[in-house]
Amino acid sequence: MTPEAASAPTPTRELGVAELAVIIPTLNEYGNVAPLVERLDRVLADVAWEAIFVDDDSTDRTREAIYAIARRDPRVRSLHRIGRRGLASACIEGALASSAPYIAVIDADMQHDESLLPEMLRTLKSEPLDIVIGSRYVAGGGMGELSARRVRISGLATRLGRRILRAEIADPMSGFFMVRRDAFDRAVRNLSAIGFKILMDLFASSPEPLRFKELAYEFRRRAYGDSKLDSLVVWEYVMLVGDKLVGHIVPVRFLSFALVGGIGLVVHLGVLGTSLRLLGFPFEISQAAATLIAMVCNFTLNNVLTYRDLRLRGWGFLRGLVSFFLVCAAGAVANVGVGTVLFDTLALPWWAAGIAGAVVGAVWNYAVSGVFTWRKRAKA
Ligand SMILES: Nc1nc2c(ncn2[C@@H]2O[C@H](COP(=O)(O)OP(=O)(O)O)[C@@H](O)[C@H]2O)c(=O)[nH]1
Ligand SMILES: [Mg+2]
Repeated sequence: MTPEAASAPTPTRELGVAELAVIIPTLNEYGNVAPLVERLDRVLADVAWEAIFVDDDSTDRTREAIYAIARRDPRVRSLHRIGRRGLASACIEGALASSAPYIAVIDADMQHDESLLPEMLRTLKSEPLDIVIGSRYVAGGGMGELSARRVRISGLATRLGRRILRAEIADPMSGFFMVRRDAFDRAVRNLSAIGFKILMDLFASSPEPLRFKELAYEFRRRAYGDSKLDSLVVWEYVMLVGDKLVGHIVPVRFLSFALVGGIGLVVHLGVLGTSLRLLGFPFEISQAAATLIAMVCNFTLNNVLTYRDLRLRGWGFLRGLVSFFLVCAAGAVANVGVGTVLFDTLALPWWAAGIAGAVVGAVWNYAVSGVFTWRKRAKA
């Protein structure tokens, strides 16, 4: 036993030391905060627990609801993130804000069955396991009243997830689980922290296979408010899978940026052809219009897909658009400059010089727009 472990006090409620941290990501969950804490208090009566709400700058009164409880109950804490989005990163940062040896992740909306938490903890403490998963797909579990479309998408993602993880997890898409801190700590530096699927990320990021067990529960109806999921969750899942597969070679954001660039090229040629052939405008005007439209298109797509977590809105969108224009203009100069040097001076074939220039331009655009256009803001 290490000296630290020997001198560490056993978690006791008298000292207010938590054995179990319950991490609750929130985004506009005002009405769910108090009822959830009440339920935790009831089902975890025999456990030294703490709850950490990780709120991504909700615009309803979610934080007021959290503070109202936290000011009289030291077991409840709030972690307020500004200018950030993402369920997975919220859960990770919540876990990092605690030192409890057991970490549970549960949604705020009561869709996960909190009465399973004591059994999860007992199981994790008494069996040689790293993680216990609340599962909708083992006997006794269920999808509740989730719409047929959501059930279909979830089923597809689940099958893909199992294949990627090469682990026979019935419900790798579950957002309800409890993990030992040591297992979490071993994986934390490799986590992608993209999108919604934190459990899958943990499995894929752990240096050794996680020893797991699934406990059944029935997915319930959301208590208050609306789902934050939209169709882009599928895209985020693709980004997570991409990051796990090739993220160690090239950043998945860059791949998304390059993909958007490819779409921009198609748009450019479409506008150029239409303007030139169908509308009969001269080349310079057609090319200028195509460049402008393709840039707006690229900016908008990158804003929604590549930088979804830092998405610009309102005036921020317009400011971002202008800065993206300037960045891309400089990128075009670099592109032409490098291409010309390679073609003229080094006598590379035209297509090789062209590709090299385009790659330099794309890397420039990606790197510089990441700093100036979609920079992490201190203000939302
Ligand atoms: N902090 C944070 N929480 C989020 C974010 N998106 C969703 N959540 C929370 O994550 C939980 C699950 O989200 P929900 O919309 O219910 O997903 P669904 O159950 O799959 O429809 C809820 O507690 C949400 O408030 C986010 O970007 N940041
Ligand atoms: Mg939900």
